[in-house]
Amino acid sequence: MSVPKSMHAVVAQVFARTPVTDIHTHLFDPAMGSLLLWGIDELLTYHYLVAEVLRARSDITYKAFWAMPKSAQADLIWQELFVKRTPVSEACRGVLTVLKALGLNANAERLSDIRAYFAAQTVRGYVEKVFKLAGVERVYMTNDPLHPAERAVWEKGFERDPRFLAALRLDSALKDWPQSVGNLKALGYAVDSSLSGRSLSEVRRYLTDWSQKIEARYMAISLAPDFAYPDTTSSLTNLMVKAVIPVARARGIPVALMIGVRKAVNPALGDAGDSVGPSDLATVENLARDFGDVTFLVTLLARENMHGLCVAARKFKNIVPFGCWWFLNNPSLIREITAMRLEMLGLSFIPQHSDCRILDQLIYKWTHSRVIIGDVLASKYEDLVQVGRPVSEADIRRDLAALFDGRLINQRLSVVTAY
Ligand code: RAT
Ligand code: ZN
Repeated sequence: MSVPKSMHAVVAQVFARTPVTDIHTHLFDPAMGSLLLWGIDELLTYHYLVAEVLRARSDITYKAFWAMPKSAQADLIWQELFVKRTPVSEACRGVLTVLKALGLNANAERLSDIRAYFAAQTVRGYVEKVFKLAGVERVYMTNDPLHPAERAVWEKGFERDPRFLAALRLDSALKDWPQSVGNLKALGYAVDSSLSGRSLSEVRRYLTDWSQKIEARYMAISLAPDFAYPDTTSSLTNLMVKAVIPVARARGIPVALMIGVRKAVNPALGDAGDSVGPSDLATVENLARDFGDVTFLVTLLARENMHGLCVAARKFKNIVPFGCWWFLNNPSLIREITAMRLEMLGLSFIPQHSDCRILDQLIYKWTHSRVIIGDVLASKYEDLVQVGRPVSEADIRRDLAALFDGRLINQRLSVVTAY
């Protein structure tokens, strides 16, 4: 007699076959050339691991580390974090998950065989392999027209891979206003530092032109914990309210707010030098209330903001919490955050994004997340079965599709304007 499968096993099986839409990555369409990072040296020099190696080898100065060629940095990280020490951190384990999925030796003393494997791949073939192993159907890029190399590719034009969707990233254009004024002017937008005259309409023109050009499915910005709305004294708040939100509304696309990052607390660490701080959920609620016809995709960096975000989303249907961002993308925290969201929001949120900077990471970020999120969901189903609500395989399939096919990005809001 066959033993009935446990709920956990059924969910894992269905989840493994559920294609995922990854709504925030730093990956690029393979046609964009060297912007798309992949391979062992990139994997090992991921900024999460840079921070770890410089803790393990505190005798190496930041400057000396950055002066090393990338392959030497990768060798150092491999030796220090994987050979001389047991690679228990989540970022280390991720590299091992990738190597295992590719059938490579994760216990190698040196990287030569692993490098040889990658040298034999073509980028197109490797994209196919990674998407398949990760169970990912499509990814959203992070697109910045003020990045010269990226802009050049868009301006030249290329045949789009429909699996790589665009998201217009606003940080470099708007965040440290007026720092970007020169760059926007150089592109033909008549903006000035004090946001007077035509400035705001010119920023709107920039956002509209580039959203159109890249077919942006949403606009995104990362924000410091102290970003506030309303705040008539802040250029950034002004830009969000008078430029970003009107363009989002006109184009019918969401705005992604990624709040809670304190940039460059240790500038010597480069991308690894950012930190975290708690933010005030009132800002998100105020925006959602005053701009009820715009969807706000919201991810917050501070663990202590996770509960407040669920509450805010219960108050406003145009707030869509997404992902366990960056320092929260660790098994223990994903477990806690996912359970809380299911308990407070049902299925109306986007549980995870990968934030991959390197193509290969899709394999580990999604393998790891599937295990935890599947587990949490299965426990919730078990609780339902306990109270007499059976949960079928078809239910599970439908629920996982709702959580992971990215549909909430395109949700239509029917707005009540009068309270
Ligand atoms: O997680 C990361 O790699 C961070 O450096 C950032 O990319 C962050 O996710 C962001 O999009 O600002
Ligand atoms: Zn990111």
